[in-house]
This record gives sequence, C-alpha cells and structure tokens, in this order.
Amino acid sequence: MRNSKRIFKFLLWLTLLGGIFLVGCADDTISADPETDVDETDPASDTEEGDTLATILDRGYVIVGGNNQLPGFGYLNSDGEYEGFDIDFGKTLAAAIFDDPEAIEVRPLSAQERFTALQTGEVDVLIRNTTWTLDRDVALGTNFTPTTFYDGQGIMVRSDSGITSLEELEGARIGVETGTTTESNLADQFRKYGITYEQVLFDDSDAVVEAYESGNIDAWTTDKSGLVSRQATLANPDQHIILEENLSKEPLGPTVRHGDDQWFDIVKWVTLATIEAEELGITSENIEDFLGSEDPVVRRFMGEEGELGQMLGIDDEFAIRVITHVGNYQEIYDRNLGPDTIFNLDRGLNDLYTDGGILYSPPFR
Ligand SMILES: N[C@@H](CCC(=O)N[C@@H](CS)C(=O)NCC(=O)O)C(=O)O
Repeated sequence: MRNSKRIFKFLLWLTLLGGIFLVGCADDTISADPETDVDETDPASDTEEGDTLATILDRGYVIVGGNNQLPGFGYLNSDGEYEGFDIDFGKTLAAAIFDDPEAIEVRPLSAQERFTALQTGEVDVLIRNTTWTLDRDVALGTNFTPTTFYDGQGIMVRSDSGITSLEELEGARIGVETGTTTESNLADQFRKYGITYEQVLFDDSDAVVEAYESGNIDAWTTDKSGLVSRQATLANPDQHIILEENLSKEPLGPTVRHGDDQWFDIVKWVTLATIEAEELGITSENIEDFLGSEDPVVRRFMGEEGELGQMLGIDDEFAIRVITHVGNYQEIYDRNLGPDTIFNLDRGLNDLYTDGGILYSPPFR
C-alpha cells in the first residue's frame, strides 16, 4: 500500500475516534505508527495516475486549497474575490487547462486543515504558504512542485524596544502559532544560541497579532512573508521591524498528493512556465511578438513545435494561455508583492539566477 494511503487511513481513524489531527501549521509529524488500523474503503485515498485531471475536466474547474488571512499571498479583497500571489498560481492551472484563469474555486484552509483536505481529495492542489519539508514530502504523502517563494522564518519586534538581533531577545515573551515548525524552528535556534525566552502559544495568526499589538507579547514569529504581509495591516507599520536573522529555510510552493504523477507534472510545468517566460522575456504584454519566432526554444515553449502540452495531457499552447491570462513570474510577483504594492518586497532569492536569485526553469523540451 502506498504511504499516502496509509497516512490518510490513519488520519481518518483518528477522526473516527474523535481524536485530533496530528497535522499542524507546520509540525505535522505523524507521531504514531501509520500502519495502525486502516479503513480500506475510502476512495479518496486511491488517487491513481490521471485521476485528478480527469476529475477537473469533468468538473469544469480546479479546486485550490488556499489561505484567506495573508494579504499579498491569499486573501479576500474588498470585492469578495480571492487575490494574491498564491491565488495567481492557482489561476495559472485554470488558464493552462481551460484557457480561463477564473475556472478555479479557492477553498480557504487553516494550517491544521490543509494536508487533510489535500489527502481526502477535497482540493486538487494546495497553494498556501506551505513549506516543503522531508516529513511532509514523505510521511504526509504529498509531492512538492517547484518552489514559488523562497522564504525564511523571521521575528517581528516593536522598533522602540531597541531590539535588533536574536541575542537581545533574552527573556522576551515570543508569540507563535501552536503545533507549527515555526515553533520548533524557534526552539532550535534559541537552543543553539543559548537564549532563554518565554514561548506564548496561539491557535491562529490573528490571535498572535492581536496579542502583539496590545503589548501582551514582546515579539512574534512566522515566515518572513507572513510577517511582511501582516505588518502592512498593523495600525502603525513603521513602528515595527523584522529582525535581519533567518531562523530557517521555508521554501513555499504548490503541493499535490502522491499517486498521480500526471497531475504532479502538470502543476510542476505550469508553475515553471511562469519562470521560463521571465527568462525568455515573454510577458502578457508582448507575447504576441513571440508568435512565429525563429528561436526553437521559444517555438517549443509556445507550442509551435513539439508536443509538450500533449505529453502532459493538456493543450500544446498551455504556456501561451498561462502567460496571456496570468503573466510571467515577474508580473505575478510585482502585481501582488512588488514596488507598487504596500509590501514592496525585494525579490531577493526569488529573482532569476541571472539576476542574483535562485529561480531557474529546467528546459522546456
Ligand atoms: N510555511 C509554514 C507556515 C505556514 C502557515 O500556515 N503560517 C500560518 C502562520 S504560522 C498562517 O498562514 N496562518 C494563517 C491561518 O492561521 O489561517 C508552514 O508551511 O508550516
């Protein structure tokens, strides 16, 4: 039996017992034997090659597990529509498959719910500030597609605290979401540097931010993208700073369940198409100029040569659809996080490898 199947059965078994899920915001280690009593009848754990695309085509839209608490990445805008960097990557899939970026339904998921929703087939893909770790990749039965946002865990403090480094947090009360790797990373780093601190646990990020704003804690920690996102919505954003230090590596990207390599490949190559387009200088604005190009690399990317889309089970023009409707990586980044947004987030590692970052697409051939 596949691992994903075993894990799903185990989670189901826990639920039936009225137990709590052991998947947390990040610390989702399965702490008991996944071989434990399993239910052989659940269909959702039997995802097979090709199932996901067939289901999506039949349904007519893609179901994306997302976030609704993270401005810039995934949130409901004032028109009641989901918007953000992660949401746009969901739209790239709808564009590639249906030539319609709006053919998605976003299901907002808490940190605790997200992996179960993926395993049970409630969502086709999880695109929600989710970190790629070995434990999740293997024991939770998920496959991580290319990282769309290289992040690291950070700490926010009030500027008037005078604190500028980890060492100066000695004795501080630090807020963190319960059951997360955020929590374990914090413990790891402070142990490494011999800093003592008081950990204050919260159930969700709204509660942490509330406690921080009201002065009940001295600092709070999560992915730096999360800190930047929430800082922008604080009453006085410039009265807070994010410390330079990174407590961890947090590569965030779309995730699919084990068992359907075709779908894994589709999500992988649709995501990569945004990066390849940026490398080739193709944008939603200028894509028509590249039609009929004599460059074989461009021709293959645009589906004018070869059968790359067909190999994936989708249209050969999938990359054209993605770039036309949603844009290349830079357009997606700038629209949601760039200089014209309240976040004005430097691309850093998320720049192309040719511009000092680490983004790089394998060849489209
Ligand atoms: N990248 C980390 C953290 C992701 C995460 O879920 N962050 C929390 C803050 S720790 C969040 O987005 N919370 C919003 C919510 O509670 O809905 C992970 O994959 O575990």
